[in-house]
This record gives sequence, C-alpha cells and structure tokens, in this order.
Amino acid sequence: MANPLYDRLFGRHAGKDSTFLHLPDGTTLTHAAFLEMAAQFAHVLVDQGLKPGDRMAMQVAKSPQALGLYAACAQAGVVFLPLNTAYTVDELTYFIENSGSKLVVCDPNSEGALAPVAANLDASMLTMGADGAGSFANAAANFAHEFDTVSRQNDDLAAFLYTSGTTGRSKGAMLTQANLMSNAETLSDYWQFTDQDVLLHALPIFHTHGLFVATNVTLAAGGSMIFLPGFDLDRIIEGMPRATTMMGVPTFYTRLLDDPRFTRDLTQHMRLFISGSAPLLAETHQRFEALTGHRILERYGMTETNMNTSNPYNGERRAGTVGFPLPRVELKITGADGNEVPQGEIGLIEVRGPNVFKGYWQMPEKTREELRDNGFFITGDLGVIDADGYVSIVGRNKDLIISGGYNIYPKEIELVLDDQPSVSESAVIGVPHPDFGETVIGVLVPEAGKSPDLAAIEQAVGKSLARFKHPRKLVVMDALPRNTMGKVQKNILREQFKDAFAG
Ligand code: MLC
Ligand code: AMP
Repeated sequence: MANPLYDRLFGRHAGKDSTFLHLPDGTTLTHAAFLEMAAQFAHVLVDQGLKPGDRMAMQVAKSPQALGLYAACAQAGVVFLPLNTAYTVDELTYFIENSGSKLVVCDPNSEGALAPVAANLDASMLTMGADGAGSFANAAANFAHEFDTVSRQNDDLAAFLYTSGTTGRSKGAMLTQANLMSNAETLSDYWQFTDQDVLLHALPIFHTHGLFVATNVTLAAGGSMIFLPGFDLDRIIEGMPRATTMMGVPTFYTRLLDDPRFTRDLTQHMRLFISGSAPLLAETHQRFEALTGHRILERYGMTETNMNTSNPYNGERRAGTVGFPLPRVELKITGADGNEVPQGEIGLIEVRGPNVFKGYWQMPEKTREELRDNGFFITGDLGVIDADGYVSIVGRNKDLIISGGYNIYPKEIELVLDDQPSVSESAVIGVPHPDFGETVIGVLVPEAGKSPDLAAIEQAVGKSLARFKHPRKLVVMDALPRNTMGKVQKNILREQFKDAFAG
C-alpha cells in the first residue's frame, strides 16, 4: 500500500518527537502529535462517508487543526479543497456545488448561514473554530491515533484550488499527488531546506503559496514552522530571531521595511527570504538589501502549476526577474501563433512539467483553451528571457488584478456592478497601491438620466463578493473609452486613475 503524498510528506515523520509547529502561545506541536491528530481526523472523514476521490471543502481560520485536515485528507485519499476565509455565502455556495463536496468544514460562526446551503447540496457539515474546537474535533476525540493510510497513485487527485477566470466563473484546478510532490521536493532541494530550518509562516493556508510552497517544502525537509494565524507585524518581528527563513507576498516586505523595528540585527539569524505571488518591485528588493544585507529570492508560480521558476540560491538573485525554470520544468515564450519567439522577445509564458495540473474540474473546454495537447500550459503571463536565461514577467495577457497577493478577476466584479439599478455598464481596473501593489477601481456608466446610488452599490457588492475584491473607489463616467472594434480600452482608464492611491 502506498500513498506518495502522505508517505513522503507526512508519514515519514510518524512517531518523531521533533518540533513541527511553534505556536503563538509559546507551545509547540511535535510531528508525532500532529500526525496522531491527523489520523483521528482521517477517521472522521471515513465516518462521514467520504471515499477516496471525494471532496472536502474547508473554510476555517488558520490553525494547526486546519492544517491537520489537509494531512487527514491526504491520508484518507480525500481531495482537499481549502477556501479563502473572506468568501461570502454566495461565493461559497458556488464552490461547494461546483466541486460536489461531500463534507463542508466551516467556522461555528458561519454554521447558521451555511447549513441550508450544505443541506440543499446534500453535503454534511462540521465546524472548526479558530482554536480548532468544534464538532469536527468532538467527533475526532474518540477515534484512534492511527489510521490505515489509503493507497493512492501519483496521478490521483490530491487537492482542488479554485481560481477565478476572465469570464467571472471560478474554475477548480485539479492538482494530483505528483504535482504537489514534485514541486515540494524540487523546491526543498533548490532552496536548500533542511530539518534545521524554521520557517516563519504568516501566509494563509488556503492558497498555493502558504499551503503547497511553504508547508510542503517544510514537510519535505523535516523542518519546523513558526505558525502564525495571519500577517501580524508584531508577531513576525518577535518571531524572526528564532526563524531561518520566511516566505511572503511583496506586501509583507514593504510593510516590514516601513517598520522601524525591522533592522539588520533582527534578520541576522535568517538565511533566506522568498517572495512571490505578485511582482516584487526592484526598488523593494534594493531597499531590503540595503537595510538587511539579504537579497530576497523571487520565484514565480500559479495555482495551476505550483512553482515554475526561481532565482538561484547560490548564484545572482536578479531584482525584477523571477529567475530560471526549475529543474524538470520547461518554459518557453510564444507568440500569437503559438510558436516560440526568438530569445529576448516578449511573448506568452508557457510551461510544462510534473508540476502542471490535470485540468479544470468539469470544464473540458476551459482546460483545452489553456492546456495544450503537448502538455504545455498557457499561463496568460507575458514574459521575456534575457541572454543569461533569467525570466522576467512584463505583463499579463489576462484581465487580472493582484492585490496583496490575492487574484481578482475584473469580470466577476463587473457582473455584479452591471446588475445594479441605474447602472448601464461598468469597467473594473487595477491601479497602483502603496500597500497592496494594485487595488481595484470600479468605473460606472449610468443609464440615461439616472444617477446610481453608490452606497447601495457598495452594500450589494459586500453581500456578493469577498472584501478583498471590493472596489476601493467607485467612479461615475458618461461613457467608457472604446476602440474602433468597440472594446473597452482599460489601458486608458488605468492611465487616467493611476495616481488615485499614490502614497
Ligand atoms: C486584506 N484586505 C485586502 C487584502 N487583504 N484587500 C485587498 N487585497 C488584499 N490582499 C482587506 C481587509 O479585509 C481589510 O478590509 C483591509 O483590506 C485592510 O486589511 P489589513 O488588516 O491591512 O490586511 P491584512 O489582514 O494585514 O492582509 C493583508 C495581507 C493578506 C497582504 C497580509 O492579504 C495576505 O496574507 N495576502 C497573501 C495572499 C496569498 O497568500 N497569496 C498567494 C496566492 S497563491 P477593511 O474591511 O478593513 O477595509 C499564488 C501563486 C504563487 O498567487 O505564485 O504564489
Ligand atoms: P494565482 O492564480 O493566484 O495562483 O496567481 C498566479 C499569478 O500570480 C501568475 O499567473 C502571475 O501573474 C502572478 N505571479 C506569481 N508570482 C509572481 C511573481 N514573482 N512576479 C509577478 N507575478 C507573479
């Protein structure tokens, strides 16, 4: 019986009294204790009727128990579907329904609102609070601390992560055991992680970055994590002298640089700072080096592919680039005809390798649009490779805003805005923001002679969409700029509002 993901990331730490998690209250959790908890959780999954390949959706605060659900799913062969804690009931309904989840684990505070949704979709529901307590933990308490790991193959599904799309409909990216394993082992080697590493973990665990990059790499190396419930400058600064590595989105680094307590001394115990999920400004890279002496290592990935490229650990970490394709990952830059462009020219980034997902859940057409028959995935990012082989991302061929590392697809917001009384049409754009890198502006065109009620619109947006997607500014305009083909010229709007949030 084998289960590559469970055996190689989790199972091999069974019985070890080495520290896995350092918790904010000063306590620690050993690998052995974590895995005993996860085994009890795996029994609950079986008890709830979940079979290998079934999906379990989770929208709960970050905690050791929430991470235990991930391990339990791996051990029981259940597909793990973590969801952003900011999602509204409307958003969750879609994810639960689309994925056909059999079990939903949610915060006790959401139970009232989600119970009818789960009942309607024939899913069972259990709760888990920020402290890990709730009906899931209660159900687990009486089960054994061992669980017979379910046999799985490399190609079996391990997780679904939803990623929005240009049509406004989210797509479930199906990730296999091999996708996750190959990336975890490659990155752990590439970044020279060992069992001595202590990773400062302040990212959410419902996305690739905090879950598969940070956690899987730590597990692959056998190290430990200072496991914070979220981004908290005080706790990060307090924890840093005990850490050796940190992973973050660029906002982490700009916030640290703006804090007077963040000094060269504070970082002397660190061996590596890694940034990704959004572009790290060359200026941030340089300020960081000037203050701390550390050169941030920037890498590039996405939900569908895990990590694709990385700056080198030992060689030159070049600011403004995302480094080289990782071992076993092929990367090429292609033109509109799908052929590779000459070196030095800008084109679409395509990637192929064991890291590339299996497709979008029940969306074969979307899968075909982005995943070629020859295995190359069309990322939608525009890039260029320089003479030394460093890849730079120079733009996006997809209408996407990245705010503080969260992806926001304008179409999803436009659909809500277009639906509002007195609104004829809308355009949503991303503009520079000093803290989040980019933020959202909604441009509204009223119906003739009408004036939209902006406060009511904000309320409606609040009901449908997670807070991080809300336009930080709504602007009313007579008409949207269009080209001769009638297409909205968002570049003109972006230029017009580029200083709206200038620091
Ligand atoms: C929080 N808010 C955001 C936001 N995060 N708004 C826009 N963009 C964001 N990213 C909202 C809050 O709800 C709040 O609303 C207000 O903004 C201010 O919140 P805050 O307290 O300043 O935010 P904070 O909790 O500190 O969160 C900021 C953050 C967080 C940057 C730490 O967003 C974060 O952890 N981002 C990481 C995302 C991530 O993991 N991405 C990886 C995706 S994987 P109000 O109500 O107060 O106005 C991927 C692949 C890859 O992309 O390559 O890695
Ligand atoms: P997601 O769909 O949330 O996984 O986001 C993936 C997208 O984030 C990529 O397609 C890129 O556009 C962007 N991204 C990730 N890492 C970087 C980086 N280092 N620099 C620029 N953009 C990045």
